[in-house]
Amino acid sequence: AGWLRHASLSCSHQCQSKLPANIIALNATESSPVYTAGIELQQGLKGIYGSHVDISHDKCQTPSAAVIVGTLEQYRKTCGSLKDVPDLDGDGFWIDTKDTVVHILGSNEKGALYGAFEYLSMLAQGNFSEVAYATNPVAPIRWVNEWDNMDGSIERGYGGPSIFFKDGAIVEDLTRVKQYARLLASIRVNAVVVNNVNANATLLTTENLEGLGRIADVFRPYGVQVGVSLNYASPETFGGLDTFDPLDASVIKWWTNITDQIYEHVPDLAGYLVKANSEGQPGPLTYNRTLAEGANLFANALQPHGGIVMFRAFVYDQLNETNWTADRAKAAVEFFKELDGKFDENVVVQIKYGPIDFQVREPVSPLFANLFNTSTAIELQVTQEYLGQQSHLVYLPPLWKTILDFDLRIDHKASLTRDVYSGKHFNRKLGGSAAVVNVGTNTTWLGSHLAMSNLYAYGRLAWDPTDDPKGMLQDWIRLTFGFDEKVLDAITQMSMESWPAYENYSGNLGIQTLTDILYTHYGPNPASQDDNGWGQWTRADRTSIGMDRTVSNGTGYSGQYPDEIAAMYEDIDTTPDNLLLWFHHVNYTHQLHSGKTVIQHFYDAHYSGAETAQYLLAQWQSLKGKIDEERYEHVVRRLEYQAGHSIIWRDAINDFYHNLSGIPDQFKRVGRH
Ligand code: GCW
Repeated sequence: AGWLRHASLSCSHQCQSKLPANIIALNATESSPVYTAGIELQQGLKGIYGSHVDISHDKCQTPSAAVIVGTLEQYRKTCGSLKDVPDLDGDGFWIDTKDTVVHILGSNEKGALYGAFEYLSMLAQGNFSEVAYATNPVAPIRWVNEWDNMDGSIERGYGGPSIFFKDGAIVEDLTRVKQYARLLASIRVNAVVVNNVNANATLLTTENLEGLGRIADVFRPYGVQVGVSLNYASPETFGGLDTFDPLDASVIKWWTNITDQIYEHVPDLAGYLVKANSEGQPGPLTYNRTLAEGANLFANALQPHGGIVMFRAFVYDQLNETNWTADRAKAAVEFFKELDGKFDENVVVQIKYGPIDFQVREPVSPLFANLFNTSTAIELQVTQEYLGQQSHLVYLPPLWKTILDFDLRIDHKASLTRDVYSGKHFNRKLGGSAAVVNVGTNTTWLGSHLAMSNLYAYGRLAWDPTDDPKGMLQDWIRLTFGFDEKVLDAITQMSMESWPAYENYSGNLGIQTLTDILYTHYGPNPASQDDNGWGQWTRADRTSIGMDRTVSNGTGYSGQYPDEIAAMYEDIDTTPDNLLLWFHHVNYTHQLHSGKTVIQHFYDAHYSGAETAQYLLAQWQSLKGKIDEERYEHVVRRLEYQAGHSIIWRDAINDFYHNLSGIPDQFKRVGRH
């Protein structure tokens, strides 16, 4: 159920008087989102008020209180005109609870369903205020990606095996898929890519395409379209051709044909997601074709069907650390800048928020400021790959906001990242967000109850990136745990402290998450960052640490930003402390703006982060008796573990740099064990 518990309210008179006696859903077709909205309203009202409310479809007058849900067009047809409805666009909706008849009208059916969920969310939070407003999404692309493999495992998934696949096929029982569809629709996510970007071509067998059709049938009534990841070499490895050259006529024909077949099973497929020439994945570069030619191959095949290609910018090569100017952070701009304007209209370049890889803190990817004639989407990660893998509480929106709200100063003009990928800044139709979620069959979905706030808030931010992290969190808490003030305060405080705490003990000052980067991406391993080709280097030695990414003396990465931002990062004095080691190589004794030395900051931050982790546990324990046993205990176990693991993090990192630098901790804590 996640946040869709619709738990019963001990209902006062005020609350009962608001109970609609009828639900009117203006579409009687069972697979339509408006029909679904009727059912959701019925079930939600039942949960919240404990009473049964009838649904009808074809009339619009009722003698008593009612809720009407449908599109504006359906409403005008059945009920006549309506005054005062402001402009709606995209999947937007209008909600008016001021009358005895509640109106929920979408610009399309999806919008109507979103409005129904909005109404239920208000009621479930005990909010009976009278409101009338319209809301529209900032961008049309509000997707989630699942890195599910055909065998049922999930790459970087921490909530158990796949809800979609098992043993090379699509599972028979899609009950969980339906539950997931509800969750996604309630946060206004409109598409889901169901298989791993490290894609397996066996998804394309006839049997599996039928299975994909079944999955799409389950998502459709919720307004969620299905998309698939493709393996670039499929024409050769799966289709039996002797090439996968994107300009080869037989390859073009093969993809056109496969695309047509997919659309036979999924007539409303959202499109393709493609990871090419990255981390061993095949791609067009093998044939000396550009990444744009590679993407346009799919764009052409999808175009007649209305589908889009999400083409990932996560392309980089292994590098040699002895080269002072080698820098993986530069890769995306190096690969994509020159291709600006060469992508077809239905291609969207999907860009991870930072230039490396979902680190605890990164500057915004400079690629957003280098594509003027290309649609883009931002890629976020709800699954906490480098951020504790759901064994640590890390509420992510504050991290995401450092990226979304960043002003790139393109052409010396205000250019917030969120306005770039939404399409607003460069006036592009397509754009938006994608989040890697990786839900599994675990009843908690993600492996931890508290981690679900990240999925909830992701959807809200995809709709409106100006939404407030704390406000979204508190809505989620009320929906998930009820509205006891103590519960609300404790979980709010814990969550808001969690990312700073994790940053403190896992990788502060912009050094990245000092985790094992070779295999697990879990637990402390600062030594694993360097002396390999992955390019997530710290360049730590006995006296100094950090990546010099300046133009004057380093890799030149800072020069990939527009002038004002480049100048800020080029100069050590104007680089914020929290990204110091991302941009500069300094002595451990270098003094921060805060007045501390780098090494003392490391020591202190790790102590303070681990201390907060102890406190997270204590705060949760103060809620015993206020939360059902099952969830209480599950979360206790997670937080106990985190409290212990944060100390392991603290000591491992502090000892490592203490041994390396030989510089004592001013407070004599480090190096005693
Ligand atoms: O960071 C890496 C992950 C890989 C992932 C890759 C990507 C799906 O460790 O597991 O592959 O990013 O985003 O493509």
